[in-house]
Amino acid sequence: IYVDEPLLYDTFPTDFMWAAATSAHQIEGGWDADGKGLNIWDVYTTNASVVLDGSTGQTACNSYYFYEKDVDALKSLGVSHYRFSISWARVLPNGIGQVNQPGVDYYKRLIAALKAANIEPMVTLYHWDLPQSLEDMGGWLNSSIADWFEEYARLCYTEFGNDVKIWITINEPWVVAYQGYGSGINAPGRYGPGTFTYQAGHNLILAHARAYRLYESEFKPTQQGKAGITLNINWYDPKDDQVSSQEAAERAMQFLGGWFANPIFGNGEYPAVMRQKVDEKSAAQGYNPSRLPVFTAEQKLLVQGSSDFFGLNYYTGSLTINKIQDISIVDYSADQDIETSYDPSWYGSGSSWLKITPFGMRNTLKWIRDRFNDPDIIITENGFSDNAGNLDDLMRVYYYKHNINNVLKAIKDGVKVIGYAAWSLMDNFEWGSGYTQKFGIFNVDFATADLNRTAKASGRYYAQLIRDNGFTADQPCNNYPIGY
Ligand code: PNW
Repeated sequence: IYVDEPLLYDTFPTDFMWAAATSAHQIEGGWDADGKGLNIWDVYTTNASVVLDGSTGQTACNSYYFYEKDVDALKSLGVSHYRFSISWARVLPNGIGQVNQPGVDYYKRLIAALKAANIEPMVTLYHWDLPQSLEDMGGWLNSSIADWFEEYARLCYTEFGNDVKIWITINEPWVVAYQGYGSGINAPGRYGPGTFTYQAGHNLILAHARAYRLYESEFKPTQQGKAGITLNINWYDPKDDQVSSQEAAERAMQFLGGWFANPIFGNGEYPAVMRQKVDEKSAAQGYNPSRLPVFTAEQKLLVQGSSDFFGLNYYTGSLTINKIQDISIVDYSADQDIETSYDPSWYGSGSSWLKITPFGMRNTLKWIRDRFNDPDIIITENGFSDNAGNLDDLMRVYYYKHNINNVLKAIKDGVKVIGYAAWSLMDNFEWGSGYTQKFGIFNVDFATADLNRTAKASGRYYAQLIRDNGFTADQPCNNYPIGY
């Protein structure tokens, strides 16, 4: 049973980065404006049945035209950084080759507006919106994508690198590999849960590493920034104190986070437990070689150590037990031999997968520190959904209060967390859930073409935390009755 822990009243390190986050396809709109090419989400969502409310990102928050409203919202929060992503097909309509200058100019205007407001850009190169022309050549299943991604990265470093000091190569390769090419619930909707999943994962790691090495060798010496990758890791708690449950929870953490973290931040290989499970099952199922690829010696050198910081997206947790799955199932999920559940005492959200488990934030941070050589960690996403979007969003205040307080506790435990980004700056196109699940700390008035942004109580609470660089007992919402 989850009981609120007392808040720790203390401050964050003085240079701590406070941010809010978005991604291009979820906010920009302008889907065919000024020469932008189509991406896989533009094409995938032409089938209305793949999105809960049949919606698309064609207009979204219209940030392609309304980015100044976003900058105003960021100013009122007092953030030091804004995490946004570049739409690959807006700057390279076919993914490679011809550059679309108006697309480049859009990001230059956005970055200039941020700089004028004293807000530093934290830029993601790939947040799930692959140019459709590249998908037509196999997308993340084609190993040439490392070359394509390097070309795109070079353009971005060249055009924007004088102003961008934090680069995130890829957002959540797990989601791209499993949900895009495995279960197929995200674009491009390919289905190969036990095969494509691992092939895409391998190519994502190699593409990331190529973009990192390019930055390291050709841009970092003059531009002096950092580049890294962002992984989504949720906390798997053992459901009971059986050894098999503890092992199952650790195995689940390794399949989710270790899959990418171990090659990049660890020993340069896939996690031993993943190697063992997938190799064994592959052999029993008649797959030779294993469904899980192997890094060549050369690839290992490229990949190992290819991140200046550990980008973490943390949202939620679950309970885990050991459960041997039927050997006939060829699926990344079944490969883990686990079963998960939620404690009924955990508060829910507007998303079935998202429960409020703030203790998991601290545990996940410590888990990363202990297994992956104590990296600098930037929490690049953390946030809460509801279905209303109302301004008096008391549950979201609760979520941020306890999750951010657990970040502070982890820092006091010695974890090197150097920044935090709230997901999301504003309500937006939540992928397969369309506009039905709202993560914003700003409401967007989707009923009018102005799409005005208005701070929710959570936005005002977050601004107060940033002003105080931490927690005090007299902040509204920290003591009862709730002050807003
Ligand atoms: C993130 N999980 O994805 C994405 O980076 C955002 O674009 C998205 O809007 C946000 O979460 C909210 O969904 C996630 O399985 C994908 O726990 C999967 C999970 C969490 C976050």
